[in-house]
Amino acid sequence: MSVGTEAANLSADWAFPILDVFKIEIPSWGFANTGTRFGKFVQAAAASTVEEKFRDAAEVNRLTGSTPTMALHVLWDLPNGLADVEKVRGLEQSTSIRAGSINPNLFQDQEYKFGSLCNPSSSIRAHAVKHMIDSIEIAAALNSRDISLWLPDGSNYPGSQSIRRRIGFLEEALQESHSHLIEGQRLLVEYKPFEPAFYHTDIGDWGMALHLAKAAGPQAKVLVDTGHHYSGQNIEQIVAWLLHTNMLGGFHFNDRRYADDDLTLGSIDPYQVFRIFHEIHAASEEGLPLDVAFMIDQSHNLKGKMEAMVQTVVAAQELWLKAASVDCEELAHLQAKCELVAAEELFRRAFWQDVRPLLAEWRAARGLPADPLAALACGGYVERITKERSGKQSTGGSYA
Ligand code: LRH
Ligand code: MN
Repeated sequence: MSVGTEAANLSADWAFPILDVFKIEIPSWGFANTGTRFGKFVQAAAASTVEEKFRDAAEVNRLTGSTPTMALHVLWDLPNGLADVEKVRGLEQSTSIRAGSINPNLFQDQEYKFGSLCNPSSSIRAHAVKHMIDSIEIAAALNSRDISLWLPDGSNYPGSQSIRRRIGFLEEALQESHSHLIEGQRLLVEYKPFEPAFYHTDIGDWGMALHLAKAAGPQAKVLVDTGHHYSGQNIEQIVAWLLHTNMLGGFHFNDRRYADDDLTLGSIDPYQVFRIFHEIHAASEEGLPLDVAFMIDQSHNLKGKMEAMVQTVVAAQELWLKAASVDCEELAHLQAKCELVAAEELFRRAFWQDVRPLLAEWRAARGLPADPLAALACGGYVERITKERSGKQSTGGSYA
């Protein structure tokens, strides 16, 4: 939305409609005890059941107004598959939080040691494809649109696997999975350059994911996890390419200093998120067809889970509004005339302005606490769940 001279024009009439439609999905696993390969620091308030995760998500949405859906990981949240759908439906009713993207788990089973959809063994690939189809059916039963696929598949030593043969296995498996999608569903293909594999990863970058999504079928798109890039990579350029090719399906937002650190959004490089959000706003201003799911994918190993999640949503709201205030028309004009400094200054000014007072005004107008994090701190929710859940936490395992 063109606003001319930014700050002065950041009116409620301009900001409120933008904030009213801004939605970001939270990950169920963000509320659970998670760790690293060096261990897990257990938090008494952490959620360990899908009920508790839905309740925590409802509290985040009550405080922020921007998180009506929660992403689910199949084996973590629906361990009995389709048999757990009714329970999840009941939780949707009782918490007004809807099940969001459905994430298959193709990284826990022992038999996936040498891969899941890319495994040289056809029977193991068939088992993995079965889990994909189960995940698609669960999504259909929950009216969830997106099946969000991440694969750890890869190898650790040169010569130990055929990179090219595994591409064939993957194309086949994704085409088979795509053929089970119902109308309106999407298969989001997430790429990651390394970890847990440290020599090659089968879906290692955006180009591979784009090819595989196109080869799978028209309902497949690419998912950009901001933590899944080499440190020198220009993520907003990748986003521009995926927008240009109409292959951008969604994001997993988090932040990082080094690798896939899964830190809270905007905690290390808020300007990175601002630059990504700008690409989305600019594309929408130019009328590009946009259907981009915003999701958070973080593991809160040290911060309180609720605090970290509320902090993340607030940071996302702030950066989305800042980016929306860039006068794209004026910027395009300056870019066309190569007025580099004027263009950069217009861009930077939008990033540096303080939108928090306007956000507080919007929250007050929508019956939300002006400062969600402060409201969480004094609302007693964390104390309540700490009491209810203490003693239930296990130290075993590193994830969820
Ligand atoms: C892999 C990943 C993927 C999820 C997992 C929780 O690193 O980003 O999106 O399945 O984190
Ligand atoms: Mn992710």
